[in-house]
Amino acid sequence: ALGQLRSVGIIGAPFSGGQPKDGVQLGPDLIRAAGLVNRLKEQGCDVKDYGNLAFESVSSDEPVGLAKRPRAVGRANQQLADAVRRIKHDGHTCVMLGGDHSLAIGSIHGHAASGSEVSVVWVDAHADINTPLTTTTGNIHGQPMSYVIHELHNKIPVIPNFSWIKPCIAAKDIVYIGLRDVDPGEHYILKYLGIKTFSMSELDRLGIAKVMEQTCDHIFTKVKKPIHLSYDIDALDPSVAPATGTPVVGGLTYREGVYITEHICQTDLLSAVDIVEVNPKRGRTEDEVQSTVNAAVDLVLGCFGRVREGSHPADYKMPDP
Ligand code: EXY
Ligand code: MN
Ligand code: MN
Ligand code: MN
Repeated sequence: ALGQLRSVGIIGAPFSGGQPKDGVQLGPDLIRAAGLVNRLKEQGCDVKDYGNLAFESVSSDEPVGLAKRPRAVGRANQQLADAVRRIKHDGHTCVMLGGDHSLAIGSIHGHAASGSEVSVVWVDAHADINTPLTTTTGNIHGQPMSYVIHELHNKIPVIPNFSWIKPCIAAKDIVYIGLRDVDPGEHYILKYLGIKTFSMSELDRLGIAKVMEQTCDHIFTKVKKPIHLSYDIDALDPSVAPATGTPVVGGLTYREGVYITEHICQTDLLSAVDIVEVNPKRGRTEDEVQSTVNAAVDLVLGCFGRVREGSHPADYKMPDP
């Protein structure tokens, strides 16, 4: 894994408007403060940190239908989409540090706009596929997938600052892993579109190794498209990653969570990664915050060649006595 140099472009998106809880905008700087850039370099990556996006506040942002803060979400995602497109154009694998999961709209859109079609591996306790009409909370972080899937285009109403979004993902090019809190409308959509899902029940039955084999079998039929890995930290069990806005019991172990990144890394098709929903203000202790942030860092490291067996540089010199 240390042999091939991987080129990583990091973009921070300190945005929280897709949900109501303060703190998730602190994610990017916290993940950096845990040493992300240096640790990527130590494992042989070429890293460029593009810094954080600056989001202007939107003064009047009344709900449209049920969707809350639509103008801010639409605008922030447009900025993010431009940044991701630039990072992909510069030749990097893009790492987007959130922020809440509404940011997947811009991240996926910018990724898809940079070249060929992409496939999406969505690791999350939640499906985040509500439309603005099926949502019961109005929070757009529970909706991002609905805006980018071709097959849902005619179910999406007109929303201010969303008109730039063009659907760019096919339902057959999506795999979900870790689901355990899915709304009725979302469950209907997943079944209706025939989207491949590995809920925690399937993971219990198959084990993580078979889940990842079948994930790759599914997205690699016909052409091998670049992979967009959208990783919500709440996919992990709250005992591992408690500092997040919508924790759900019964999640991935640390080992299962890292295994997903190791397996995706080995495909050599990883093209963009989102790490979202780390919220230090939701940790009850400093240990809870650190455990969550460390897990986030380890997931990124796993995406870029870190293996648990250890590794050594190709030119390692054995010391002679
Ligand atoms: N399904 C619920 C909703 O639509 O509000 C909960 C969504 C939580 C989304 C978190 C980020 O993954
Ligand atoms: Mn570079
Ligand atoms: Mn999510
Ligand atoms: Mn989630």
